[in-house]
Amino acid sequence: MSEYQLYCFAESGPAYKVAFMLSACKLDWQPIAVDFLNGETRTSEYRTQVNEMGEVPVLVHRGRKLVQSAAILSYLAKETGKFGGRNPQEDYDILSWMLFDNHKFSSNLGTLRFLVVFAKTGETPVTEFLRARVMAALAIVEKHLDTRKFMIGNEPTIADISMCGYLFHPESCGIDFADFHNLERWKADMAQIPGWKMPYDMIARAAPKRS
Ligand SMILES: N[C@@H](CCC(=O)N[C@@H](CS)C(=O)NCC(=O)O)C(=O)O
Repeated sequence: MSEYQLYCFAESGPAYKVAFMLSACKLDWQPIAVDFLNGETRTSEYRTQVNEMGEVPVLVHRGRKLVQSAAILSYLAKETGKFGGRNPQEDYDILSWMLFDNHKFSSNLGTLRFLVVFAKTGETPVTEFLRARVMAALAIVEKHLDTRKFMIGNEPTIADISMCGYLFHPESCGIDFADFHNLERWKADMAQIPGWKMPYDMIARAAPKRS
């Protein structure tokens, strides 16, 4: 058995963040597939035995079940000494951007993507609202990257890895990234990190169920 086990599924942005970090840190890890699309995270078994919050990802390490991608990324940065802040100010900035990411960036993009791509709702007032929120968050990050190579300076940190959650998944939920030149440049830089792979190369997609 690998040193780290990751409860995950391929379509999940938060799971991709953790898989990216594990891979970039060259850690010995294996995926444990969760059947999210068929409701596994809502079962009482999952909530009692894996994660009471009913979410993916969960990272198992030394018998502990670690939850919340930002907390997991911080844990791995401490364990490995990689992709963390170099001083208390950088630690603070990393935490700020990971909270922004979880509240406004990955979360709104992930919910919009779920509705459009998987629930196939079409355009509704909810998707319009989320789309506007995503565009506003993208504009904030675009401006921040005007004067920096990465979110915290010249080196990638877990703040950058966190923000990659849904930016490399190939499905389109109708967001046009063409005007976000800094983001596109930053994404290309993130893809240069050894260990980076596209999401479905990082975590295999489950075979579709036969009905
Ligand atoms: N803030 C959490 C978000 C995790 C999350 O939303 N995971 C989704 C899958 S991508 C999930 O498990 N959702 C279950 C649910 O909302 O019922 C993190 O970053 O780990």
